[in-house]
Amino acid sequence: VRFLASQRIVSSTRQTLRQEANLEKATVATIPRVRLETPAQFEDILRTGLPVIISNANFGGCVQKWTPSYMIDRIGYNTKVVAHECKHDHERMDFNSKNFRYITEPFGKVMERAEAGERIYLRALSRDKPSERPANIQDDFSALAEDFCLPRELDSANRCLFSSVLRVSGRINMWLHYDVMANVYAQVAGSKRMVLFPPRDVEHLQFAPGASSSSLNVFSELETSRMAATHPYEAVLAPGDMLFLPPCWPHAAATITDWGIAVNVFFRDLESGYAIGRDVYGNRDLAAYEKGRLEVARVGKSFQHLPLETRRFYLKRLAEELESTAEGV
Ligand code: AKG
Repeated sequence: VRFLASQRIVSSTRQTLRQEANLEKATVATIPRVRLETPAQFEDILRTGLPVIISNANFGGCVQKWTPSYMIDRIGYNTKVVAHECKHDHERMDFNSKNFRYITEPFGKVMERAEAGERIYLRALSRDKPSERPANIQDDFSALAEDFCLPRELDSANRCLFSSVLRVSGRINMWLHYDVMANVYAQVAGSKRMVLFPPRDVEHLQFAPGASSSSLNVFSELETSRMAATHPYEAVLAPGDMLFLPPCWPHAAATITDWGIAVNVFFRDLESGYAIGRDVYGNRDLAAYEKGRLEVARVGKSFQHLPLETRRFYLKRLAEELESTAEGV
């Protein structure tokens, strides 16, 4: 009887602990705002590798000038662009299930639809060779380019410029993904909420092997205990804000206002070898990762003839050994 009673106590304690655990949610840190006065300060930001909002960034006259009618006037109503259009009124695009389609429409129409808060998103591509070249606002939208420039404090990064991307969004959220290149996101009009995770959280964010996009809806999941193990950071961007996004920080974006305009600028890494071959979006994984995945498949195959438990045992041991090499052990 005493044994049964103690078992009941153990199981009710476990239940209480579970209930308490269910109340836990991840604590969301606010990304700090900094004022940038010198190039050396930006070098420090790069070295520190943490996200910050540069709140006094001077990125040209775009913040004052870029109204929808001005942009349509400069780019031309009928200039064709390719945009994402979400199916079935979903509020979030999901790259993996492809709940959106790509549409080719006049820029003026995309802008009007975005302004009306439709589920539409333009991520500009190179006008010249969209599947080969990264976007560059100077070449692709030269009539707007004079209104956008990187603050002079970012000169050293500017020398490693990879792409500059015009973005127009309606009332639509961007899926969780990571970029392999460091970038700055300049909010020109409207407001956005961005949630970022440090690279060490990747194991909790449901990225399929080899994929840089995840289907996890972080905005709803963060309200639950299911993401309690993560370390999210949040930024609420207003016009004139410039967010620094370090490389390999998974992030998702949600619109606060019905529509918004941004330009984001990607920088090539200064030293390390990046992707093998073509990389239009600046988020192709490192060559070493792509090669490593082939090695993983080869090693996995060499254990195939063994019983399941033995396979698990040794592959787990190898996985631990591999992970320990990250710390230089
Ligand atoms: C990015 O620049 O990588 C983004 O995630 C953009 C998100 C957005 O514009 O909503």
